Amino acid sequence: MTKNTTFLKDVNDGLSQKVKHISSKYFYDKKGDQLFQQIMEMPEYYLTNCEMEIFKEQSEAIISAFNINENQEFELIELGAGDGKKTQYLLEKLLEKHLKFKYIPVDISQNSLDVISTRLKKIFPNLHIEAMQGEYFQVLEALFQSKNPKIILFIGSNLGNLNDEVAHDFLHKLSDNLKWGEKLLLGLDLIKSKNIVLPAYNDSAGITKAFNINLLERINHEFGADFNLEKFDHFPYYEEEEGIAKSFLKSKIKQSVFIKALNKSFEFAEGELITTEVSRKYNDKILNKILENSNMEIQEKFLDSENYFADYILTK
Ligand code: AVJ
Repeated sequence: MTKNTTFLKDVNDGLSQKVKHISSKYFYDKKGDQLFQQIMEMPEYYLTNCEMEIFKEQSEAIISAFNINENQEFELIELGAGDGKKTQYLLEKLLEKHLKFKYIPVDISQNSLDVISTRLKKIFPNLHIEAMQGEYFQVLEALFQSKNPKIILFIGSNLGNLNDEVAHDFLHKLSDNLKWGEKLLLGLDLIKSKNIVLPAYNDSAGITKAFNINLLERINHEFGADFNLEKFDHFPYYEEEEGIAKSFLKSKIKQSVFIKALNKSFEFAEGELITTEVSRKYNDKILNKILENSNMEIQEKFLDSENYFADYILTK
């Protein structure tokens, strides 16, 4: 199945459920990529700044924790590479130390990979970079064929978009493919109060709203749907006890939407929600629970000065 037909099938399945949902992985078309870049610039979206600070201030210590054998070439594989601005600090230090490595950014968006490759080649002419487009595990399967030791980067709280069961399966599967001593650097947003988390998903400039609504615009473009973008609202939700930020699209009125590619209409009640994103916030306890019996454990944890965000080194 091509990418586009998977998307169409997921839209059909998700909108046919009693509780409607569409996966957040479909946010990232070209416009979605741009809107996410803008979200990261919003003052309310603390995640990026916090993790940026960790990489800026603690890259040296992170590299020590990697326990790299200087004589052995390794592969630094980044899942969901984004714009690479955080990783840049790490790459700079690794190159300074003349360590032998290949940097392999992996992303579903070819557009993101093109941007990051161009940027990094310009900044670091000596960097050995080899971008790979695709879904994480498809690409990883190919990458795990090579014998070189691996360090996996999965930062930016991207794991948070997976529900706990999927996150569990993801980390266990990843661990199964790592050799003893190999590391995963996992960047996670931490559980904290609603007055900090909720605004991060509801910025006052309305960028997050546009990002959420763009999903409907994308369905209109790609599948000839007639979603009236004015008739849906961005609806963010977070409770500290649960620790999961959620985004919904809320139908402002009772309405029917036709999707040409499916030759099918979908009914929305007034106030009905489509779940479009979950962003799980973590603490050591939740992470350890997910890691139980995975053969991977927390080796070290790097925090920003506010203790909002953590980059964990997990070791097999
Ligand atoms: C890219 C998954 C980390 O969940 O915080 C930002 C995406 N969604 N604002 C997140 C996002 C709404 C982001 N991640």
